[in-house]
Amino acid sequence: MARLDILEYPHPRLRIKAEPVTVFDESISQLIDDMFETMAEAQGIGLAASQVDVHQRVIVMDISDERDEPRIYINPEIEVLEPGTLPYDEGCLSVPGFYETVERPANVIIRALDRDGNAFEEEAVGLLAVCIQHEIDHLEGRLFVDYLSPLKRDRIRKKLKKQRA
Ligand code: GNR
Ligand code: NI
Repeated sequence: MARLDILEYPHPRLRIKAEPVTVFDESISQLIDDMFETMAEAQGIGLAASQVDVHQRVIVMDISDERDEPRIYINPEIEVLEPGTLPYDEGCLSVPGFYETVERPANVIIRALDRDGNAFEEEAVGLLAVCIQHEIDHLEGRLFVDYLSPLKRDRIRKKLKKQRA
């Protein structure tokens, strides 16, 4: 297992669109294990491969309080079930220390592949619905700050730059 470096906003590689996984071999399995280790260390509830500079459509997640319910989504798709939205204070390991309210569809169906390439689907509400949409955005090269006003986004960018200097 290895802990991977997490790219931070406004790193240009966070904007790369990830490619679907086509081969389910030991290297994908290793990537998934490393992503779980990286997410746990950073105390995140989700991580997209894009954040660790691997541009394949792989997401790991654990939204449980006990951190004992690992979830894996490969080549995920969502279908919005209800018109309603859920405002949620989102954070991101690639935008460390900033939390802002984002509104997203509250109820979705997730269709994805597991670690072995087997298809599954599940219905998501609440934090699971929020998190899967946040992670799929990463795979598309989108970040939660893209939903904020240009002014707020620029403030965050400048503060992060200052913190790193
Ligand atoms: O750890 C995370 N917490 C979080 C809180 C609210 C909405 C989304 C998230 S995902 C984030 C980890 C992360 O950056 N995943 O891409
Ligand atoms: Ni994120």
